[in-house]
Amino acid sequence: MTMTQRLHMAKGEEDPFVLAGTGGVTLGEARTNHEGRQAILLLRGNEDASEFIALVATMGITITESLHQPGHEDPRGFFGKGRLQDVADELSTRSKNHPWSGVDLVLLHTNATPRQLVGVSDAVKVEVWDRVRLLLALFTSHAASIEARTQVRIARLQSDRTVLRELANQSTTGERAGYGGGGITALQASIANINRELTHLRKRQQKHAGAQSERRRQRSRSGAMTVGLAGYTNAGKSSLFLNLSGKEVLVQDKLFSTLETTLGRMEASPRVLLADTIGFIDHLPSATLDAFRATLAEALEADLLLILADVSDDPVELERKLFTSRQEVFTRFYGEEIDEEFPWQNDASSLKHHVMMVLTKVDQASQQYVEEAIATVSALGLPEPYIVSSHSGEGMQELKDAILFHLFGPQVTLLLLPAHDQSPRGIEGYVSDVYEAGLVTETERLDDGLISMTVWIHEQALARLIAHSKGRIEVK
Ligand SMILES: Nc1nc2c(ncn2[C@@H]2O[C@H](COP(=O)(O)OP(=O)(O)OP(=O)(O)O)[C@@H](O)[C@H]2O)c(=O)[nH]1
Ligand SMILES: [Mg+2]
Repeated sequence: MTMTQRLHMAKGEEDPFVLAGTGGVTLGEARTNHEGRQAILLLRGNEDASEFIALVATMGITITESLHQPGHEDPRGFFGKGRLQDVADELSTRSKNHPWSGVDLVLLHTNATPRQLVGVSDAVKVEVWDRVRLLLALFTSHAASIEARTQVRIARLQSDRTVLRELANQSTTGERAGYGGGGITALQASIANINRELTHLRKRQQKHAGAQSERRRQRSRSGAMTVGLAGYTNAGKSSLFLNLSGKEVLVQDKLFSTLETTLGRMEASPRVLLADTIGFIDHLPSATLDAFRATLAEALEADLLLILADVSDDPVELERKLFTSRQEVFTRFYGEEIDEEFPWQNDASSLKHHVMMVLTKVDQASQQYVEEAIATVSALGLPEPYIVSSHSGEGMQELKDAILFHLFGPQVTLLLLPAHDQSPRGIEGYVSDVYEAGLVTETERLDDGLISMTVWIHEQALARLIAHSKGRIEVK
């Protein structure tokens, strides 16, 4: 049973743990499937709501009506008092035939303050979500692994706690009448419960992150290189991952289909690992995104990071999403906001070294969009992009080569010498050593029993290979 159900059932009862007065603000473990629900959307000013509407659609929720009020948000009720009351009256008096008859959700197109959430839900008496709650609900319904569920739960509890604190505050100051001392005690008890659960979940998460980072260290000691995929949600990360690794991951035309990190090996390059992970989105409060830090670390702390953007997006959208991606990557690498001037433009040892830019879905983009995107990438100080399609395969070979070049430097051609008296081991043994140490792209048998092999290989692995070859392998 969800907390909301408990709330609704327990209304009017004398249960000290009932969060009386939370109205329709969902708290705690909410339902995971919102498919088929109907909502009304409240909008202020001239803000573009298309991304918000796409998020709602991703969840299978229908927006029955969008209500727009010009001007700035009201700090108490988001809408002005009179207009909010009109909405509330309409909701409470609606008949069976009313277009809103199926509505059980009010959406606010904003990252609302706890005060606004409480204010609106007190008035409308149905569930209220702002942008953050919408995202949390979406994350909850897409969270498949324990790791993802833990992350999402932490983010939800943090968010719930702000609402409870607001209610406690309103009760203490007398702004909220009717629940007396019992109300405030119950609220405080609930806050204490949340704190306890948060402590427990954070410990679990830290343990997981510790194990994860230990695995990363082990992988890198064993000579494996990791390539991380980052980018705005729906940029095509999982599709590129699938194309490069052949490993099945969830690919959906949905926002945030991926919430946790999947590792896979790059096809034909067992030493190159790929990390697919959660996407970025604008205006996600940093406390919420922090819950996903461990997941992101897997991709961001890679030897090479690919930043993806969908080149078939409208150029203005593309720029916004790239800006956000750049900001997120930078903040997470350096722990600070970026200026227009990138350190990586001056400092070869810093970020630019590890970042490649990839424009995806070129199969469905016009030439004009591609050109505009290239200009935007350059204006944002990002490295020159590779332009690919995971579907048609266009540009993929160039991208693969570029990834390997980034990781290993230029390809090396090796000459393997046939067996002789001092060194009788068969040449095939050395061929397999080369396969072990690097990624072979070409093998040619020469006339005099020599074998020439072209290979991507890490400097250290090459040095080891030569040192152990008893003079039978040479760099051409
Ligand atoms: N036409 C075309 N569509 C693509 C391409 N790559 C991805 N898509 C589509 O774009 C949508 C999103 O792709 P995903 O790979 O799931 O994107 P993602 O970045 O992993 O998204 P999230 O995990 O939700 O953040 C899916 O419908 C894909 O089929 C491409 O190269 N061409
Ligand atoms: Mg994905």
